Amino acid sequence: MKKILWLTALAVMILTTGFAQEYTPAPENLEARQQFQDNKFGMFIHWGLSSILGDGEWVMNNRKISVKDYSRLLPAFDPHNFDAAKWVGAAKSAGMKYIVFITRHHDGFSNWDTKYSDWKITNTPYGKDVLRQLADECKKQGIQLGLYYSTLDWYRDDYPYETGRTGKFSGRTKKSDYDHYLQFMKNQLTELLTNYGPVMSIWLDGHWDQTNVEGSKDMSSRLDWRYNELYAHIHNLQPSVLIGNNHHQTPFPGEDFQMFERDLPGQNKSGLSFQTASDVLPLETCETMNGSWGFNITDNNYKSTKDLIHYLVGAAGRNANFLLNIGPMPDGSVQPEFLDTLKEIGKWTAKYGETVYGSRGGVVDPQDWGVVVSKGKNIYVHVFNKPKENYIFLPEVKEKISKATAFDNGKELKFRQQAEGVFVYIDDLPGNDTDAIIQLNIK
Ligand code: FHN
Repeated sequence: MKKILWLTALAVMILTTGFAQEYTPAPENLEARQQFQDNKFGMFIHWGLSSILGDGEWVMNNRKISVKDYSRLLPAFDPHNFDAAKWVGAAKSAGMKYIVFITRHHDGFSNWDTKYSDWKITNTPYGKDVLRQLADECKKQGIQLGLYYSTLDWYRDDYPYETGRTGKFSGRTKKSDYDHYLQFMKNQLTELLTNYGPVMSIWLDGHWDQTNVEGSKDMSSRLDWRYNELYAHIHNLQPSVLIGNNHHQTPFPGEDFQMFERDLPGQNKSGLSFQTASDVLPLETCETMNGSWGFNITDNNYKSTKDLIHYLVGAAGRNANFLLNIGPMPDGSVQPEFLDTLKEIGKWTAKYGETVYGSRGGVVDPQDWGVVVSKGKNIYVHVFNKPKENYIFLPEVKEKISKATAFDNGKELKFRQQAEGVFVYIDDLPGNDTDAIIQLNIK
């Protein structure tokens, strides 16, 4: 009898809280992780009605705009030039295998026809559900779809803004109510995960709003987000969906990949990446094409094609995917500077992509001259900067190498393998301004 009571209590607890201590990823989730790692390259799309102001997606917070004043943007948002085929096509021709679209950023605006808020794209003069169009187009073009979802909200007053670091000028006075807000997030996530087909990833962002600044000794959260419940809710709806949370910390239980922002795993140029890279979960790093996520009309600080290719390959060498961001304009089109660079990257991926897609990093630590990845019976050595010496040295290669060739012209290169590693002689390696690739065959 006691046992039955105990089991009933446990079942009630699991049903009511969605709380299951241990997270065991479903087989389809583990499979999706492999596919995700094979994909290597994706497009991040930061966009919403904040783009009207041309000052990035943080404009509401940075310019201290209250909810009341910010709401004036709703009747002004009319992205009449939005064309899902063009966005998805730009990603595809760059060699990207997925997109991650902002469904709702910190300003709380929903880019789909949600039942749970009036602060949404279908209440603008444009009136159409952009997520629906993107999801359909992704399916058509064979691109996977990931959804960014902000857990932080500068607009709603049920979000616990009182303890948040940001959103202080919104003019909210009503007491927050996390139970209510959590239910709202669950409702919206139910829509996202039932009405738009298979979703590759749910990309959460905002946890850091409730902690001290990154790098502080105490990084505990002032809010109990009840992630167990939220994550279980997501996984129940689509077990294969990969949950990532941009909390800038070591992954929490229930997460399926770890992300980095503006840093390759192991770096911390951004001041956000104090966390160490997981050696269990897939990794992803995101970066902007200029310096901004959302459309910024004066940001002409564009990264070069070469730098972005190095970022992609550098990420692969560290076993991570690269999520490259665009911030489309308020009319729904993508600025030519981004499109031109994406086209150039596409030329590179068409020729050299096979040395990156499906590969795994971490074979050899990143070196001054470049990085190394492995793929089946091949190792690809990516030389960004030719060293002064006439060889490159790959420390600690365990596999027996049978042949070394220059990827550009198939010419055989001399090599010597010994206990400490492999020396590949590069006298005959043709120069390549971006990345001279050497293919090593494993016996
Ligand atoms: O605040 C956001 C920011 O706007 C952007 O979405 C980036 C993308 O990684 N994440 C947050 C900051 O960590």
